[in-house]
Amino acid sequence: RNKNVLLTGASMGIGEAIADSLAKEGANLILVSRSEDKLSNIAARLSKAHPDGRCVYRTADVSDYESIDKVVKSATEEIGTIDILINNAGLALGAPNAFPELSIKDILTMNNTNVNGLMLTTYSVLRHGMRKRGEGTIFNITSVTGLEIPPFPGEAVYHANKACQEGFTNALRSELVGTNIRVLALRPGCVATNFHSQRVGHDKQMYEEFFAGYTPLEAKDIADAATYMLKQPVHISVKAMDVVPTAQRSLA
Ligand code: NJP
Repeated sequence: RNKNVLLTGASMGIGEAIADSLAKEGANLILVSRSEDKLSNIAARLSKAHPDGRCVYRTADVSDYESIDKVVKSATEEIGTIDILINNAGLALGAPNAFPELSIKDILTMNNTNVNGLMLTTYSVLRHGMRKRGEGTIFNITSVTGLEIPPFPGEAVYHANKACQEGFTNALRSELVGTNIRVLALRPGCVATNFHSQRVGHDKQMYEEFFAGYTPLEAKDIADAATYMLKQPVHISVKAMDVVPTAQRSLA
């Protein structure tokens, strides 16, 4: 309640569901993504439904340090030091093309968003008050693909990005030992969001094969797990959680 939460990738999917859930808990939200229209609609809806917490939005591309640092600075001035950073912005591009058929543009966009975006946003939030205060939460939406899943065709870069996010999460947690800054990871399996249509483009067959034989999670399922982890008292770290569809073939 009344925690200041900066949430990236808040314009749809898992991010929007986390915004819904945390608004219900009375958080003050700063919603961030590149899509002004979507963010403005979500912020208006949440401000009306939950007037006890504040909800503002800022547009930024997380891979652009100047843009994200400006957002963190202005949000901190307006609302106060960030208590919780949720690094959720992310994307996969180019499937089912195998690695050498991917475009350089797609490779760089994935690396810049998934890896640099997460690190740069974290850097900015730590420097704008959280590190000095020695208390807060860095919450990373990583993926089960970062740990255990062999890459699907065209997913080598995305999977490597997620493995990198996992490595960074663990290393940062070690660096911050001795403070009350928690560094947590939530690893989703397959969740029914726009992510997949973007990932496989118009390859209907791959899309159908990927979803065959199991029911994917809803974004709300991930938001419920995130809310559970975040609601623990700050001296308790639920360090990581895997939330996957029970019957997802690729996770067997
Ligand atoms: O995806 P989607 P999800 N700067 O496409 C934003 C991980 N995950 O909710 O900028 C700032 O509905 C984009 O906003 P916009 C996945 O890797 C998912 O499923 O307005 N924001 C939108 O709000 C990712 O880390 C599954 O276009 C940027 C959001 O990111 C997270 O879950 C499985 C941005 C993406 O919304 C959320 O994905 C898994 C940028 N440069 C992990 N680029 C799954 N869905 O199955 C994108 O294991 N965004």
